[in-house]
Order: sequence, then structure tokens, then C-alpha cells
Amino acid sequence: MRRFTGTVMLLFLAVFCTGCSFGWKKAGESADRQSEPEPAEDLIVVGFSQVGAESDWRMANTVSVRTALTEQNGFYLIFEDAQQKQENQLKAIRSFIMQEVDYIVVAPIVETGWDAVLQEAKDSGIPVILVDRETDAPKDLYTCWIGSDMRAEGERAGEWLADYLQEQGRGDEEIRIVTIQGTMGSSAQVGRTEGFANVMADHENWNMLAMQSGDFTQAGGQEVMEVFLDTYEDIDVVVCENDNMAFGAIDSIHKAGLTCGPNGDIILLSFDAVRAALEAMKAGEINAVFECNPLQGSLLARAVKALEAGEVLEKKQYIEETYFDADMDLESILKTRAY
Ligand code: GYE
Repeated sequence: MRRFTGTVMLLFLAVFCTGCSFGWKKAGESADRQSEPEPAEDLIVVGFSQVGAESDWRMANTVSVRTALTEQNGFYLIFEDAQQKQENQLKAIRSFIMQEVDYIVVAPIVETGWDAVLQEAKDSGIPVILVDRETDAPKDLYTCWIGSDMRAEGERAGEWLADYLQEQGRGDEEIRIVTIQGTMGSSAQVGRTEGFANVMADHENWNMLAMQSGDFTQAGGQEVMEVFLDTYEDIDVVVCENDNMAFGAIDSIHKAGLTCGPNGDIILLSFDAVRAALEAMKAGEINAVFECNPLQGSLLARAVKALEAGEVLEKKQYIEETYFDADMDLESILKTRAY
């Protein structure tokens, strides 16, 4: 097993990093980073290309990885924030290859466009672990994937809505739905959209008026909801493909003089189940949230250690997930939430 040596690091710093927007030398922190102690020879060096910092979920995911891949636990983590741009992820992965890290970890922003760079990693003999979102890359180009079943999340949301409408005596009514989608082409968006559509296919009375991306951000959710409210009358349901877009949607709904949640004008569904969403649900603004668990750090650390020990891992490792709705004891649930 190769290890990241001080010589390689210094060579990389000298040759490749001058003026780059990624890597060791970042604006305003070059001096600090360069004077950091070199990784000890026995640490496992992991380069992690994170999507960005677009949502509460993402922040919790970053904290989880940073907390698990510490020097105390035997890791040296090189963290790169791609600021929601695939080109930055491609650059980061190539820099990891040049730095001869031991493992490359990627949360791929979208599903497509990874074959060439993953082939380069494979040719360099560096194992790649994918986390969070999936890709359509050939399976032999990565070692394993750890994340959520986004399609199952979407189906869970559709099934919850069907049961809820039935209970409300609205099972046969025309139901006018809009969806605020996540980053287009991300497996989180594709899976949640398709999962919900699978359930919708069984309900002829559900009418999807429009779907538009809010890019998983609060500002995006707010803008898209504003357009929906200007364009369509009588929206019964808003499906927000993450919590932060739901927060933005709630603002727009209020601004339009409407209400949402169990006692409101509009049924609001969301995905992730971050603390602020459960609090918003407790305050009566959201009907249900479909959990997506960002706490992947310890699974990732375990996977790397298992690979170090020569174990062969399952190609796909799904994290268990549930849902929460306004009828539950949210006070108690909030006490147990880690994110
Ligand atoms: O739902 C969203 C984040 O890929 C599951 O990305 C993740 C999604 C999550 O921005 O909040």
C-alpha cells in the first residue's frame, strides 16, 4: 500500500498548486496550510471531493466525514468543496491522483460524466469510494458506494400522501401538485422524482402541474415557489426535494398570503429531515419529511479500514431511513436527532 510521503506533498505544492483554486493552497490560507505538519507515514490519506455547502444536510454530511476521518482514527483527510460544480470535482480528483493519496472519496454532484476521471484513478491504482449520490459510471471504476436509496424515499413520500389524502376523505378528489426539484441530473433529484412518479402512476386524480429545479438551496426553493404561486391557482401539494428548498417555499407561501402544513392551505412534503425541518413541522408548517441520513462518516471510515485489511466490500451500502410526520411526538424525536 502506497503512503503519502512528505516528498510527494512538497513536490505537488511546488509544481501544481501555485495559483490553483483547489488543493493545498487556497486563497487566504496558503501560509497556514503549507506550514501544517506533514501527514505521518502511517496515516491513511483520503482525498474527499464534497459537492458543496448548499444545504443543512450537506453541512451535516461534511461534519460526519470530518469527525470520522481524523488523525486520531488513523486518517489524513484532504477536503475539497466543489461549490456545486462538477468541473471542480474533476479538478479535485485529478489533484488527488497527482498527490498519490491512498483513497479518493467522491460525492458526485450529477450522475453522468465520470467515466474518464474514474478510469484515470483506476489506472493510478487508487481506490475510489462514492458516497451520497450515485453515478452511471461502469461499476468496475469504483470500489463501492455508500448512500441513500433516493427512489425509495420518493416512493415513501408518494405512499404517505396517498394514505393522508385517503384519511382526509380526499382520496378521489383532483389533487394539484407541484414539485421543487433538486439539482437536475443528481441521483437525489432523479431518484426522488422517479419514486414519487411511480406512486403517482397509480393515482389518476393526481395532477402534476409543474416541476422545476431549486438546486437544493433555500433561495432556489423560494424563487421556484414564487413562480408556481404566480402561475397556478389552487395548489394542493408542494413536494420539495430537500428541506432547505422547503424553507424557501414556506417563505413564498406566506408572502402570497397563504399557509401550509396540516392546518394550512397547502400540503407540504420534504426530504432530508434535518433538525430545522422537524422544528418547522412542530411549528405546523410541514406535513411530512422523508429522511435522508447524512451520517455517512463512520461507514466510510469502516469501509476504508476494511479495504486496508484486504476485505472485499459490498458494491452498494444503503443507509436505513424512515419518515416523520406532524402526528408524531416531535418533541421527543428532536431530542434524539444528531443533525
Ligand atoms: O437531500 C440535499 C443535498 O444528495 C442526498 O443533497 C443529498 C441531497 C440532500 O443538497 O439536501
